Amino acid sequence: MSETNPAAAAEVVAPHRYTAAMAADIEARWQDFWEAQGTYEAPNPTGDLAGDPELAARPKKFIMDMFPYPSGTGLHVGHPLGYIATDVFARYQRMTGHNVLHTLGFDAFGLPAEQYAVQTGTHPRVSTEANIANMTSQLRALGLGHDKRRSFATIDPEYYKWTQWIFVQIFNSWYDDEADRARPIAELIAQFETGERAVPGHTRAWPELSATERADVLGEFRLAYASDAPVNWCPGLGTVLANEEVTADGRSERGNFPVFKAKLRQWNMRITAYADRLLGDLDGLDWPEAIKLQQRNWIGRSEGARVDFPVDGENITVFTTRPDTLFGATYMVLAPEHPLVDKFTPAAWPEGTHDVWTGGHATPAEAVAAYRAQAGTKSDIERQAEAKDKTGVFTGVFATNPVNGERLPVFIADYVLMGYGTGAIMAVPCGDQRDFDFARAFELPIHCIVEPTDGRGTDTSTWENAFGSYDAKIINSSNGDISLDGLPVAEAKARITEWLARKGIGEGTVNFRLRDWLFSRQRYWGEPFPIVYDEDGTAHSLPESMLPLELPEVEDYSPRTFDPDDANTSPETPLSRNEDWVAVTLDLGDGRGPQKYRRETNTMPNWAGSCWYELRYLDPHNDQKLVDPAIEQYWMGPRAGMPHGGVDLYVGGAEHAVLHLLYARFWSKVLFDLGHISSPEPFHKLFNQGMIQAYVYQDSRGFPVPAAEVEERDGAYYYQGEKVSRLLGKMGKSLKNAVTPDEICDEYGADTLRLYEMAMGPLDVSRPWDTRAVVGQYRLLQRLWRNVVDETTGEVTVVDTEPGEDTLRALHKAIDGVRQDLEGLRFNTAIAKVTELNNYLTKAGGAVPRPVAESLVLLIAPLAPHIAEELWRKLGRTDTVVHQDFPVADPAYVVDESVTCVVQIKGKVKARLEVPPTISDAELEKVALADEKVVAALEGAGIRKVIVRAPKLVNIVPA
Ligand code: ANZ
Repeated sequence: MSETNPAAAAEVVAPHRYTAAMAADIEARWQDFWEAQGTYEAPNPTGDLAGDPELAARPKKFIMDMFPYPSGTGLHVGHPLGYIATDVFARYQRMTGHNVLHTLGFDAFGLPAEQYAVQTGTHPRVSTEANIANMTSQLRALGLGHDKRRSFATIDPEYYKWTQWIFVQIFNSWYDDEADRARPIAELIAQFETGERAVPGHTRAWPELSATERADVLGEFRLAYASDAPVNWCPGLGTVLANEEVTADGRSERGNFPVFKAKLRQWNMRITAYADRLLGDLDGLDWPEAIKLQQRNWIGRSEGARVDFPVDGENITVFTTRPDTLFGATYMVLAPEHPLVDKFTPAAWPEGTHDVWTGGHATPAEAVAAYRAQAGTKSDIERQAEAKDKTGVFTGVFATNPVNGERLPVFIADYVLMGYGTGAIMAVPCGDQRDFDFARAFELPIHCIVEPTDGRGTDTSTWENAFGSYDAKIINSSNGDISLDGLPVAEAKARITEWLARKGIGEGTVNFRLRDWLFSRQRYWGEPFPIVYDEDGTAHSLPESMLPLELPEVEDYSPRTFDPDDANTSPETPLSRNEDWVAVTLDLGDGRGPQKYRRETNTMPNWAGSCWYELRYLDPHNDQKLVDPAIEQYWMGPRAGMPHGGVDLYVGGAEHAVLHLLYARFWSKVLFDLGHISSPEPFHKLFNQGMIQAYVYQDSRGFPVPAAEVEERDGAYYYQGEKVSRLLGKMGKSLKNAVTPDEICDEYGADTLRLYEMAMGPLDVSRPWDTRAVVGQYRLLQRLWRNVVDETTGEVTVVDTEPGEDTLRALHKAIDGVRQDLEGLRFNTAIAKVTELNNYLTKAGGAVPRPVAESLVLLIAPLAPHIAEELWRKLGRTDTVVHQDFPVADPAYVVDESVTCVVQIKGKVKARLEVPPTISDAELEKVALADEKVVAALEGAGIRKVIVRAPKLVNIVPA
């Protein structure tokens, strides 16, 4: 160790100084003690709370972190930021009379372990469990107060038994729109049986339908259902890819293989049934507005109308948010995949076909086929890009505008998406920029139906872009029956929607951007579906007695690959290669007796395990239920200020704004509807912590060099003598700038690390790591130690005297401030206040009065629990500091002894100053003239006269 290491130097100086070695000893000892004592174990209510006065007196607090994926590289100092914050908060809540549930599990299914398995042959469970063990010991060293009895990993069969069980519940339920909630599918079947509900798509009664027909009908209702969804199929990799994994030219990001749109049978979750409730319930949640907004946008509610446009005895139904622009429609567009396209497409181009509409093809069929092939390679994101050069072809048919009988040519174009609205639009080039661009490219008319308010006039041939404004008035929009002319948009929308409905041409409707959730993955390392198929191909769920359905052992974890150019192949999942496991004879207990089945061989996506883990923390060892209802009600149930119930505080990264948080909300609502839980929302309060960033040092070629070996000289940075550049980035192994908590704990102790991470800045702000600054918090702990313990003798130095007035004032102000800060998750300012008090005591000199020392120890206990526990013992206390009452401020000592002084210039108030009531005229004049606002207001003018009436008034007369 070098001379500059304060810890090493200190050890020589005084035998009882707080050093890294002492911290290591203290920390290990108390961690063992806490574990042995079960200090952090939160009791569950047993039966009625009224019969448990001890628990009834302590309100509950459920504090949670987004649980980690146990990666092979372990933790760097950026990872525990949120865990330390929730720990400090949880400790504070324990000390203010709460029954606190705080634990941490592992989100342990996922791709990295599977890829590692493919490369090395190590079973993903083996590597994952090793990673969990490593992370657990790293986290333990930080002194996190977790209830260890409640921890689990999502890969534990006792856990995923219930993930599978929930899937079965979702599969066996449907959404009753009238009741606006999910109900068991058995109740729907009963309605079909009694004839209370007509069987959709059939004229025969329910008992007359075959088993397959019934299964198909129910599939249209189930909240988990299999469907043929178009997906990105990459034969060269043997797997289906997410949109994000496909490049702009339709190839795989990894390996550069062709990607085809293929229809594959996939499981979906009918999350769209919950769109309205997922939107509405956001209002009752205490979440950052930015996250709520992202969820609202993702759900994407649009109010508009559906309108039918007749074509050759068929109807094209469009979704529009602007039915008031119907008179401005000049053509129509279908998504290339729209099923009606096949029905139209005449043999030859009809009268009135423009040359530019045909794309140079001899027949509509040829044009459509060619265009579809081209559109198939683009992702939805590219198709939505606001590119000016719109493409498309004419289908060869004309539709009729129902408001004015105009003939509208029908095109297919990729800017209309099949997955949104009805997959068809009426194009209004005067009001919509995409339609405007398309109309210009294809020489289509542009009717002016709004009065431009920007002076461009109504001659659209002179326009350079569409005109869109909700404030403009509608023009040129009337037939003999209805007129929108002169109306503002909102009124015109209402009037035309009512007219369309009356005429039976359309109706007002709400459309959502939200899509159902694609739930299958062609992977090994995930939860197997609790689903088997009978010989007719009908899916059946496994009864609870057959859960968990454990993952079978397989020889090979990798997907099978095919000829990269052969689109007519389909994925072979790792589970499907295990015929013994796939083909089974089972008695599902449904009265059909033993039958032959084949198991589903996809696995669930790695979102599944995190959709409900908060519930399992409550009752982790229950093998009868996913959670006992009374226990769930106690920890999660709705109460005053929390209308939908949920976790009291959930801390994690803002990157989970949508998917995880939306999926978890959805599962909660289904379980709530089915009566399994009392809380329709999982997380009442959400907080997003910032990121810990780190400097990245790069050599002249742009490669990162090891940050720890970079030297600074005169503001420049050098690595092995070569100058390197510095920028701020992420922390991680690949950027060679990772700092591990283990290193910092060795050098200073966990309490210092905890304080440093919390002191770096407000919790929600990103901040750069600076190893050299950590020592500041180490010194604080050393000064704290010195205020209680003699460094030479190790004896406690506090005295049993009454503190003086000034000391009481400093103490109670600190208590008051720290309380407010901890309550508001402002840990950095809480530390500043503790530091201030500690410095005050150091400066005051002499022995610290016992009550002050005790309060100081309690104030820092949530932040630096090990040293606090040690000092607490040294002060002669025998009970753990963890369950002490947090100090309460005496208001008499908190009121600030200052008065507000008004500073005027020429009789006008320019500033207000907080000054001591005893300030002298001369002192007050000095303070006033130095004040920033006063200096600014004087603008350099000289001063003629200053009138001072201390402590309340200063009047300045400029020269
Ligand atoms: C006529 C119109 C006139 C429209 C106008 C807009 C402006 P939001 O608000 O996002 O819901 N649209 C409908 N379905 C579409 C699809 N599958 N692919 C691409 N575009 C589609 O957008 C709804 C509007 O987007 C609809 O209203 C429709 O264009 C278009 F001055 O109809 B509008």
